[in-house]
Amino acid sequence: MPEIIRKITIIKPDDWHVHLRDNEILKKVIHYTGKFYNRALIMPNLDSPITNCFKSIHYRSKILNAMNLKYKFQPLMTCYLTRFTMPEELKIGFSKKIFIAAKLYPNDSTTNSKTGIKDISYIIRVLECMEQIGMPLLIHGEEIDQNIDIYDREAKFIENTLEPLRNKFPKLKIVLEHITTKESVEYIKKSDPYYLSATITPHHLMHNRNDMFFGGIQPYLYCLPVLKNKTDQIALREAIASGDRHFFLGSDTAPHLHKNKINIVGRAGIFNAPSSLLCYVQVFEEMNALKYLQSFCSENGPKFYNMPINKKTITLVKSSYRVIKKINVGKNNIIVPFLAGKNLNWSIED
Ligand code: OTD
Ligand code: ZN
Ligand code: ZN
Repeated sequence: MPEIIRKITIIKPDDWHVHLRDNEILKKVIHYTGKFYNRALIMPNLDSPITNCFKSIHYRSKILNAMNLKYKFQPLMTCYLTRFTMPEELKIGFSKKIFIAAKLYPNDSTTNSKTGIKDISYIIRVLECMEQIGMPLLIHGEEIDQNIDIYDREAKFIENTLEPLRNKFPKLKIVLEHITTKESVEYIKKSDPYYLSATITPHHLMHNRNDMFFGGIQPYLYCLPVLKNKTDQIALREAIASGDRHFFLGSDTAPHLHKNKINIVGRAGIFNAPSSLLCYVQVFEEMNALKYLQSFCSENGPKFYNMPINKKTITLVKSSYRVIKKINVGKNNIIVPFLAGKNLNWSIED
């Protein structure tokens, strides 16, 4: 009989992929990240993207101002790459720790990616510079050609874009963000984890595309890259359960107002910050792999980013936790979290 674990203490985790947004939404969502995580890597795809040091410093101070003392965390900033990004801007930003990494959004691949990159050849000088200074490149890895089936876009991206990119820049540190397929898992596993690693979200671990259409269309399971099939979901679960250091925690928590999620054209993104860590624990338990929870949540990420591992710890207990149903934003708006109103098996000890 496997031993039943009812309590587990791990080094406090970091979330290496977080969308905090701005203004009212920022103020409402920020403390959910602070409750569970010690550091968070903040994505730069605001309505007006964070494309230079000046904007990043300003955005970071807004984040710090919105923070609740009880739920403090360290925001680490990223730079949104456009065809106009100057290598010098990244050099200065990276050396002064204004930027920890830069983000490659293929043009029109996800929320606010209109000024993303149409063709990698536009940013060759930027990539050369990043390789030279050791600045990580974070990638939303999907081909954007509308002729490619949406379920194949990640696999095609690896073949058509990532593999040639890695051949050209073998010492460039890369994170393939929010991987969703079996092919991605296999591809990542073959690499040197110092140069290529991947984040995995709770929603891609807990769901597959059938769930997105279960009983009707489920806008709250719509995200990009879209959920893939059951075989892919199993491959992601096995990847984290194997304890492999290529994989680490990046929740991709991405809040949208309810009215925008259920609009005629609904926005992509899942706001999972209120439960992300508890979801991961549940999946590790289901996979009988709690012994690797700490490496995935708290060690593999800092190792990749050459940062110290956190000193604090967090204790998780096996007791039911009900996810909040909604968050009010202003007078008439709400945000509905991932698994709203549902019960999870784990909670954090206060
Ligand atoms: N995916 N939504 C968003 C970002 C992510 O690709 C992503 O990282 C968002 O709304 O910012 C989403 O579905
Ligand atoms: Zn993305
Ligand atoms: Zn994201």
